Amino acid sequence: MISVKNKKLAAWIEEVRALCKPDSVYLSDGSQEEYDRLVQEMVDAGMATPLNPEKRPGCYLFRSHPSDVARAESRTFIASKNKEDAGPTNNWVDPDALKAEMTALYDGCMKGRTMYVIPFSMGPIGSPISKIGVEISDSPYVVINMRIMTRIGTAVLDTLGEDGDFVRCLHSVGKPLAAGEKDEGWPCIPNVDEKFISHFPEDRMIWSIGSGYGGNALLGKKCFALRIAGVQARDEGWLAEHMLILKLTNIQGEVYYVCGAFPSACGKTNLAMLEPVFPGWKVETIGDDIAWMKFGKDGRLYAINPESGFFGVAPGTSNQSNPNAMKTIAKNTIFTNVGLTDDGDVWWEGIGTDAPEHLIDWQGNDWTPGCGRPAAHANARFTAPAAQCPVIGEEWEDPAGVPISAILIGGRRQSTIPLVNESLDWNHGIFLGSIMGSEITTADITDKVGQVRRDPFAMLPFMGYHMGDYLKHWIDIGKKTDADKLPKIFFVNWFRKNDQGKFIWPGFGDNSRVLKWITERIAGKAAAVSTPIGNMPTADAIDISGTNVSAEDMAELLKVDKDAWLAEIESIKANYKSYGDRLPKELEQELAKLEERLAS
Ligand code: SAT
Ligand code: MN
Repeated sequence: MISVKNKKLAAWIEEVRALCKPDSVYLSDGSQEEYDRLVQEMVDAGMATPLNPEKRPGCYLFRSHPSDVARAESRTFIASKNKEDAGPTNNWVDPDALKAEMTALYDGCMKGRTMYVIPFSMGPIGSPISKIGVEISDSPYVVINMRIMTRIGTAVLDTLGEDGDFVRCLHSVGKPLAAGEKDEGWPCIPNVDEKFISHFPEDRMIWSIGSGYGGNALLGKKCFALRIAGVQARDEGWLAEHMLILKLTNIQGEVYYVCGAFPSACGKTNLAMLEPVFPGWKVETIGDDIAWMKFGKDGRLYAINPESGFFGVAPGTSNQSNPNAMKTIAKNTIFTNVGLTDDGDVWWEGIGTDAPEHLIDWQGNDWTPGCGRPAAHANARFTAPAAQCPVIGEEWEDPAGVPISAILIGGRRQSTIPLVNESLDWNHGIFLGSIMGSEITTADITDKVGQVRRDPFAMLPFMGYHMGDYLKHWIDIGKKTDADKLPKIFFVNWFRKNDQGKFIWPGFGDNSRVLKWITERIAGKAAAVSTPIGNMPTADAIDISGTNVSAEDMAELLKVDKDAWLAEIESIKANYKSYGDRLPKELEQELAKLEERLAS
C-alpha cells in the first residue's frame, strides 16, 4: 500500500488497483535515480537498447509493435454527455456505455505488472497557469517519457495538497501477464479496433487502453493539454492550442513572441528552432507543440508551454532542416522506431548522412540500403528534454508566460493560399483559422486526393468538444480586451508548388524572411497591399536576396487567384454546413464579406 495525502487521489488509486489487479503499485517520485532504475529494468528485460555512450550518452532505443506506431484517430473518443457537444469532427460514444465497456476491459488488465502512479504538472510546478494530472499506467516506458515531457513526482504531489483537484488519466497497455509469463517485445493490443483513447470532458477524465505509443499513452500531451484542457479553457476563458511558441529578436534588439498553429508534420518543431538568415537576428524556442494562453493584467494574451520536452518526428530531422533539434537529441534522449547502426548510434531517412552499409531497422531486422524497406518508421520519434535545446529561451519556464504579438496559422497547400497574408482584424483572423487545411495526399483516403481537409487551427484531431463552439470561443476571446492588445493573425503557407510539382519557397531557415515582414507589420513599419483576402506584402517587401526565388516566383507566391478563391468558397461553405447551427454567425459574415470583396 502506498500512502498519499490527497484524499481523492488515495481513493482513486485504490479504485484502479482493485479493478486492474496489478501485482504491485508504485508511486513515482520523479527522481533521476528512479528514471535510471526503470530504464535498466527495461534494458534487462530486452525492451530497451542502450546506445553507444560515446556517440549518444544517456540515450536508449525502443521498438514498438508494428500495429502501435502512431495516434489511433479512429479509436479516439469524446464521450460527452450529449452527442451534440462532441460535434461533427469527433467520434462520440455515450459515456455510461463506454465506461461499462472499458471497465470490463480494465478488469484484471494489469495482472503480472506494476501499476505506476505518476503525478504530473502541465506547466511549471506551482504556476497559476499550470494544471495537475495524475496518470496511472502499467508501462514503465510511459513513466520515463512522462518524466521528459512533463514535470513529474513528489513536488507535484506537494503542490496538489490534501484537497487539490487533478485530471485523472488511466492508461494500460492492455496485456496482462499470466504467472511466470514475460513480455515478448512491446506489449499492447495489436488489433487497432480494440484500442481505446477515451475522453470524458465533463469528468475531466481520460481512459486509454491497448496502445503504449505517443499521444495514445503519454496522456499529458494531446489528451490532457489539448482535448481536456480545451474544455477547461472554454469554461474558464482562456485558450489551449496546438501551437509552437517562439521568441524572435531582431538586430535592433526588439523582442517578439509568436505562436504558430500547424498540423502535425508541417515543420512546427523546425520553425520553433529556426536559424534566421539575417545576421544579428535570433530565434529562440519557448515551445514546439502546445501553447496555453491566458490574459495578463495588462489585457494581453500570455502563453506558456505546458510541456517540458519535445516528442519530435525523427525522419527528416537533420543538420540542414533543424540543427538545433540535432543538438538537443545528442544526449539523454529516448528514440522510438528509428534505425540502429552497427556502432550503436541512430539513423533515419533524411538524417543528412548516407545510409550505413548495414543497420537494424525499426522492426529489429537486418537492413541494407536499397532493400526496399525504410530503416526508420515514418512516425519514429525522439523524446528529449527541452532544457537541452541550445536555443531554448531563458523565459521558457516563466510561470507568467510570454506576451504574444502574432499568431501564425498554416497548413500544407500547394495552390491558392499565398505565402503570407495578414488578417484584417480578429474575427477575420478566426475566419482564416477556420479554413486552414491541407490537401489530402495518396497517403490518406485515396478517393479524396487533392481535396482540402479543413483543420481549424490544426486542432481537428485534438478537439475535446464541438468545433463550432470552439470557433465561437475564439471570437469571444477577442471581445475580452482592446483590439490593439490582441495578437495579429497571419495566414502562411510554406508549401506552394509550381506546375512541375516543385516547391517554390525554400522553407526552413528562409521562413525567417516572412517572420521579418510580420514583425515589421506589428511594429507598423512595413507597407501592405490591401487585397480581397487580406493585407499582403508589396512585391519587394520580402527580402529574397541570396535565394533561388525569382521575382516571378515571388509574384506567384503572393498572387490572389480569384478563380481558385471562388472555388475555395464553395468548399468552405460545404465544410461550414457540417457545423449546423453552431457555426458562429460572425464566421458566416466573414465568408459573405470575402465573397463580396472578391466580386467587386
Ligand atoms: O503522438 S502524438 O500525438 O504525441 C504526436 C502527434 O501525432 O502529433
Ligand atoms: Mn502536435
